[in-house]
Amino acid sequence: ENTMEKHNIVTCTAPVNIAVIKYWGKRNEELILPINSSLSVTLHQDQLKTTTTVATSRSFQEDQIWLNGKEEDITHPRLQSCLREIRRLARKRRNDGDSPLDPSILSQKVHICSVNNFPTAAGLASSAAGFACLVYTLARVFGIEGELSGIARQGSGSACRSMYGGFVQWIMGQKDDGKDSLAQQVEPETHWPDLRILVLVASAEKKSVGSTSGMQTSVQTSCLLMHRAESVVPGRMEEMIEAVRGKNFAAFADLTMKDSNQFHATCLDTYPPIFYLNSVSQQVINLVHRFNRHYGETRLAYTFDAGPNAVIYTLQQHVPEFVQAVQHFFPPERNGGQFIQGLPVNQAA
Ligand code: 2P0
Repeated sequence: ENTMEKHNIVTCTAPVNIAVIKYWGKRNEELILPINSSLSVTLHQDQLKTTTTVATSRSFQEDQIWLNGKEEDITHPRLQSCLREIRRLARKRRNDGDSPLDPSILSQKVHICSVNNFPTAAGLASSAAGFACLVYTLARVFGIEGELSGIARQGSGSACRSMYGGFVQWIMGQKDDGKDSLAQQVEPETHWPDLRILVLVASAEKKSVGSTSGMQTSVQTSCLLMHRAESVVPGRMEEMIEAVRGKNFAAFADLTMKDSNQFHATCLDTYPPIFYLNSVSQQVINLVHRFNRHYGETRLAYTFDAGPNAVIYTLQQHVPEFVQAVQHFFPPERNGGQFIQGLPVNQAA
């Protein structure tokens, strides 16, 4: 299909990822270089995802982008970083003489359409799936292969982890130019077929403090954050990788909960403090610990990002009991707006 008329429209999808060792804080704002490594699980392709279509044409007058049907500002610096880096790689490939594409595509403008199949405002990692999908789709249009997580990272830090399926680490790297700050697959999506993710939506409202500005304030004001980045996360990354490799759910779950709690503790240690959890989040935390205590083993883990919605990790065989417990403690009559979604992850093909 590498003829010039056919090859200039591509549609791809990218799923959301949910971190179990959290990214919070940058050492370089422009390149999006983090102060600690992180680790996440990428959801299945047909769950929470972004779908992006990119077209190029000689008749397009300028680059343009539409998000969920509404035109957005293409001059946004992070969008520009991604477009610039992709075009730079495409030009390099053409100059090296190994591009299969019509070279005139490099002088054409792009039109980008991106839609999420989940509420963008609910704070469910929309920028991660969004920028991962944008970069991957642009790369296909411009005939680029290979390592792309370094470009997705420049759109949104967490986006670099959605470039791979399964269990993914974002290695913080040491270099000032960011060339070694990349995502890497730890285990593929087939590794742990029984693992499940459930999303409990406590509020679909837009979050109070955005991640980008929240982590800036944390870096400037929280000494707990620096302690975490330097003295806690490096050891946790090793333990988490070992728990994932050995499919040790109790170890995986305990680390996940502790890391979520420490992330929210650094938010509280930020000055002025940032509150992402609400009273429903706290009730979910208590429910999970009571549930685990009742069964005498760790069967559930909660984790919370920059908002009050709980993400629960569990194994397939425990989903029915957990859903029952949620329905018992959060009856629909009492909590009108809430709903619960069960999401299989890492489904074996
Ligand atoms: C994470 N979060 O590891 C952490 C946990 C939120 C809490 O990555 O400024 O949207 O675009 O790099 O990636 C959210 O941060 O921030 C995030 P930018 P991003 O998933």
